[in-house]
Amino acid sequence: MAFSSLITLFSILLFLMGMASGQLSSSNFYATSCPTALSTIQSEVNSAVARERRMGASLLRLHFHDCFVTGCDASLLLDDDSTTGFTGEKTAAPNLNSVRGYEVIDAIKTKLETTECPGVVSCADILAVAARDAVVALGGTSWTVQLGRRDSTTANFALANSGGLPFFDSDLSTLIKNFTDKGFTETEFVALSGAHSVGLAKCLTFRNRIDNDANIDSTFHGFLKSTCDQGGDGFFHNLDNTTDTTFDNAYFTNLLDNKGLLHSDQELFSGGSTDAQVRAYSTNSAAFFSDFGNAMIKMGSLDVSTGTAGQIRTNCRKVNT
Ligand code: HEM
Ligand SMILES: *[C@@H]1O[C@H](CO)[C@@H](O)[C@H](O)[C@H]1NC(C)=O
Ligand SMILES: CC(=O)N[C@H]1CO[C@H](CO)[C@@H](O)[C@@H]1O
Repeated sequence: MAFSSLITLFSILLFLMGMASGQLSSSNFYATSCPTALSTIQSEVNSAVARERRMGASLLRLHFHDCFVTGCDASLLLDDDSTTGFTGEKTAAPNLNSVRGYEVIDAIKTKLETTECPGVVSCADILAVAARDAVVALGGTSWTVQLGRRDSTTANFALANSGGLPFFDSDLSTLIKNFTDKGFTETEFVALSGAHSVGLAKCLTFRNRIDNDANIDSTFHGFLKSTCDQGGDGFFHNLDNTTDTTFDNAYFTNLLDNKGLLHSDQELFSGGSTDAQVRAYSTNSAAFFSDFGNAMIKMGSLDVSTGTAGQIRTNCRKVNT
């Protein structure tokens, strides 16, 4: 047999194995079934970010909160349904009054369903592509999004509510464990944390840091304390105190200055095993960008369903009936 036929046979075998184990397909997945899918998602994300830069951060977080609870299956997008008694993940503690951007995903889905290719592009793939396009729109790095995710037919409130998503007051060892439990390396955990280069957090989430942490810059501390004492738990501050609407490595520089916003942020530079990597990223944005992109590809493949598993939802908020 010719060497090239062997290669072909081997590729087919790998492909079949991949299908069985829920392996994603290439970024060309919709090339014939919905050639405009990627450009439609990108232009909708660009307009949303042009209207409000924070939306870029919100879209990135949507994908993270989807993937960490039962995998990247758009389970996060399902609404509660009082008639059937169905409870989704949106009202779980880490998501309620916090996760946002659902309407942007709806707008993308509606456009694809009504004018381009009904029933073809999954909500889970839209989330993955939108997260990448959001980072690019905010001046960050790009990566190739693998496609072929299928949407879930259920959600897991209990998991989203406790244990599925990392907690802002956790210490370094817990955070590392939370990420290594999901198959990430410590290096990938630090890279992914750089997502806090953009977006906002409520005082509620860094109140304990204000009240109890010693490793906080004193001016920054005074500023946060007066801001939150006046504004209350629901008041916001930028996760990145330097360049909050640009995706860059300033998040890591802030940590060197004890200006991490969340307790969990500053834990990355608090005398532990991740200090060296934080220092390295603070002076080497290319290394951060490259590691971040690769870690996002890995995050985007967490527990995916492919092939004929699950479904392609028509409306991202509801299971098809
Ligand atoms: C390391 C563990 C993490 C913890 C404890 C954590 C916790 C938080 C908290 C408490 C907020 C603010 C929520 C609010 O006040 O409403 C937040 C915001 C955010 N998180 Fe994380 N997060 C973590 C990792 C990540 C990862 C891995 C990503 C993405 C890859 C991410 C992306 C974001 C973004 C972009 C925002 C801002 C969202 C917005 O402004 O709408 N986070 N995170
Ligand atoms: C993080 O680790 C702690 C301690 O092991 C655990 O209680 C919590 O459920 C974990 N959370 C996640 C998101 O894995
Ligand atoms: C962009 C931003 O959030 N800047 C704040 C950083 O923190 C100082 C206090 O240390 C504030 O004065 C800035 O407004």
